Amino acid sequence: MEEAILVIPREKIDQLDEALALAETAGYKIIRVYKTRYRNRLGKGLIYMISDELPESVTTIIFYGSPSPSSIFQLMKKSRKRVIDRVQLILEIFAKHAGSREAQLQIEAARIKHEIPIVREWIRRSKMGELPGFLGPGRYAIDAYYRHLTSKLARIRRELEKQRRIRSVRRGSREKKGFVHVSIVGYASAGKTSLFNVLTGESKPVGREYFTTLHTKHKRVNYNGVDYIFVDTVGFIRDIPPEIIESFYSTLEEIVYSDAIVFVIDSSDPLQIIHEKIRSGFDILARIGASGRPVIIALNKIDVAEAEIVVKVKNSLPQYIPPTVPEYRVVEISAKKRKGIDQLFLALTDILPVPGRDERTKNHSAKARAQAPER
Ligand SMILES: Nc1nc2c(ncn2[C@@H]2O[C@H](COP(=O)(O)OP(=O)(O)OP(=O)(O)O)[C@@H](O)[C@H]2O)c(=O)[nH]1
Ligand SMILES: [Mg+2]
Repeated sequence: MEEAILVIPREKIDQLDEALALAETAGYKIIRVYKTRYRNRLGKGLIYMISDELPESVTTIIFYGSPSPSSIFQLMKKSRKRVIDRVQLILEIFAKHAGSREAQLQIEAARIKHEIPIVREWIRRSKMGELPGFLGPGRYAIDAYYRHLTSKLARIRRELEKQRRIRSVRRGSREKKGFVHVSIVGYASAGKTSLFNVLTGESKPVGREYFTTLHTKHKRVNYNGVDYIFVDTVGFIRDIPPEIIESFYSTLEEIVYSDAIVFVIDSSDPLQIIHEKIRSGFDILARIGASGRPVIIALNKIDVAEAEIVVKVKNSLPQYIPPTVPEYRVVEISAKKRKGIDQLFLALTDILPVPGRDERTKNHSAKARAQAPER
């Protein structure tokens, strides 16, 4: 593991656990943590302090926020180390695990888009004769690097366009097979994999840390004569800048194929956080092109949730469901204790359209309901 230090803005201190978990997943061992007063820059004093105390063995400084290009530059110049921010950290994790060619390309595109303003700052500084020596032979190299980045981005965009066409052909053939695709989505550690395991009889790893699941997984199960494909997905995380959100969630491209979505909520979270996650969760679904699907809101961890909060969440739900969602149901479940799974299946058969047909499945779902065995 590479050694790194973490700089975290004071206002994000409640996300320290998340920061450490993400750093570890990306392959960094954090040997020191500094707090900074500002969200997007570092005071001079802190830059000097970090640089003076920096062990040789450290390769990277992670600024867990959105530092301006100029503060990245200053920190790099003084410390002579690689400096990355939160988005780059997350992209590094996803780059390691991107499954498809398309996902790899989208992540690469996001990295370049994110890097371009920083390289522009280098160019600006180099024109002022202010360039850290370790950045290579100097200004011309940076100009060349910049041109390399922009032409690479153009190449990736063309390739992505090609991949997109292939994908739409592939999707067409899948739809014909008549399986009911159900994606299980939600924030990190909501209990998606726990639910997936209960629904499919699998035993995929679950855990308290973030990104326990780094690949989408499918499993076919037949329930009541219906062939389902359940898809376990990678957890959403907070504060992803809108301009890279699409690329970032390319790892979630499977969701686009779904006939229905199970949105898993950790109902042991504080009310405000639950609301925030529901809202931004739907936002993410819309951005990856998966709105317009019927949704089950699965209020998970009901065994440890406060009853009062659950009631409040249920009452306020209508205002959080976007108008693009044709149909939704709410179920209270505990994936861990296997509670509410029956109700979840019932809700599912209730909202699903018949595969291959547009109309709703009133008869079909009534039949499924009547046949549903007690679990
Ligand atoms: N008390 C309680 N804990 C649960 C329940 N469901 C899941 N958990 C716990 O929540 C943690 C996260 O569960 P996972 O199933 O790994 O969550 P995930 O959403 O797949 O997480 P990522 O893959 O990291 O995004 C684990 O420690 C689970 O044991 C539940 O119903 N009740
Ligand atoms: Mg998981």
